[in-house]
Amino acid sequence: MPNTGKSSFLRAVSEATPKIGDYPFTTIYPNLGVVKVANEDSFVIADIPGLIEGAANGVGLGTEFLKHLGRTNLLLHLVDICQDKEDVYEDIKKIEVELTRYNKDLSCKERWLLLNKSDLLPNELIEELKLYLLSKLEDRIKIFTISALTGSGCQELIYQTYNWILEQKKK
Ligand SMILES: Nc1nc2c(ncn2[C@@H]2O[C@H](COP(=O)(O)OP(=O)(O)OP(=O)(O)O)[C@@H](O)[C@H]2O)c(=O)[nH]1
Ligand SMILES: [Mg+2]
Repeated sequence: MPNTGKSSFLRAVSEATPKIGDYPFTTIYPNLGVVKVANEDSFVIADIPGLIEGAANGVGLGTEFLKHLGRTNLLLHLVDICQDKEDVYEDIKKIEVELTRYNKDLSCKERWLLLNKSDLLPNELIEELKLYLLSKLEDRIKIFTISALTGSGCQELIYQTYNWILEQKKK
């Protein structure tokens, strides 16, 4: 979704300096960043422009953006939590629908939900939202709470991502 903090997240975890804006569609081309982890290891993260309803049919250059997702190993799906919990859920479902419509393989890819903008919501409400989402989402998806603005939760997420990449390499 546009304006959820994807470029802010890329800035928080890498040395990339993508444009950030308080309006949708700030990013119109993917941005890449190198995330440095322990032992001088690193991995690449891509900030893909926001998708909207109808993306799989080309709305808002959707197919252009969706095609980049096919080249990734893990999808980090950023969600703006500063809205009613029903709307957060709807936003998540909208993206799931577009992924499935575009390509079944994409919808089967490992995807983690990043509840972003945690600095704007009290912890109790975030916990409530998490439980609500877990009860609504069938497949017990992995959920992280982060703030791309303050960096809260970002380092932990990066370690988990790195570990996941290492696990995949072993397979
Ligand atoms: N308070 C707060 N604001 C945030 C956070 N992350 C992003 N923002 C703000 O949200 C707005 C959108 O941020 P971007 O990083 O440009 O969002 P984006 O998802 O890349 O947006 P598009 O490129 O338009 O799809 C900006 O005003 C950011 O400062 C966060 O964790 N907390
Ligand atoms: Mg952006």
